[in-house]
Amino acid sequence: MNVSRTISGIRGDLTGLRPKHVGFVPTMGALHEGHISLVEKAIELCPVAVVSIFVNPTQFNDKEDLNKYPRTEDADLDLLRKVIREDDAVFIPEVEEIYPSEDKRVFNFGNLEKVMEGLHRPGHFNGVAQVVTKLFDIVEPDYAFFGQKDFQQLAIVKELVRQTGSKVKIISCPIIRESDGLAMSSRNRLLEPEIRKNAGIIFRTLNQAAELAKEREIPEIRKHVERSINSTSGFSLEYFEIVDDKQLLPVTDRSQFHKENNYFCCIALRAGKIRLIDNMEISLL
Ligand code: PAJ
Repeated sequence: MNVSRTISGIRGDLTGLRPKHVGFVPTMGALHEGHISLVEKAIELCPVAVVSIFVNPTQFNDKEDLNKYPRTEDADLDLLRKVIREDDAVFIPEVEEIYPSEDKRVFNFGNLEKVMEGLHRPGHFNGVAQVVTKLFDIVEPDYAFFGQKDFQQLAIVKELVRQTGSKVKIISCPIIRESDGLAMSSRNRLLEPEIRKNAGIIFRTLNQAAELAKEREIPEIRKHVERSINSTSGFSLEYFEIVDDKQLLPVTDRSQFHKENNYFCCIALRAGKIRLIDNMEISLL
């Protein structure tokens, strides 16, 4: 396993391996089975896999969130060692390596960034776009793997690739969950034990919402979700939306459902002091 901390290091590692296809999994570390599922997919599809571990400061709109973001490099490398092959590489740059000077680029994702996470975390997706374009320039992958856990990020990254004319193919990977349905997340390890015990409510509520969406009106579904989350001690709902997966337009009335689109229930909430997001597809049939 090659571990590089510099751009020239990772470029050097990869030069000797091309033209083999390179699959890239960008992460912020504190790795869990969700991340590993992406790495396994990259290994399955590509002769060379690169995993980056970089807590990107420009995508944190909340300084405290950035400061307390878990950093577990040794454990991350132990997990990766179990799955990755000799030619695969891990890239762990310092902030100065990626941002030798301030990145002033401003991206425009139109409606995609005006809803949900874009609305509630101003600047977040601009930061994601800054780091993803930089990492793509460094790694020059043929494929890049992203989780459906970050539903809106996936739509933004696909749009970014379209706008920049990048040749990278984006592969979306399903959400990996704990046994009580809680979507795996690096932030889960920050949950207080009492909160963690009740966190299965998120998956149960999403299941109920996706089921209700087959016949009930949107305000009724929203009310159910609000009641379910807010009545759980320590939990409070930030937003709940039903959106399509292309334009992310919030559905406000059932008549807006179209058979040819895919719709998702998306949720953001506070679980104690920790902010979590999750989503679930609705099968309208
Ligand atoms: P991070 O939160 O570390 O997630 C890295 C990748 O793992 C993302 O594509 C995310 O969607 C995926 N992932 C996280 N939890 C998952 C789960 N339970 N099941 C499946 N996939 C999961 O997302 C980021 O980092 C950053 O924004 C990044 C893209 C690296 C840019 O800084």
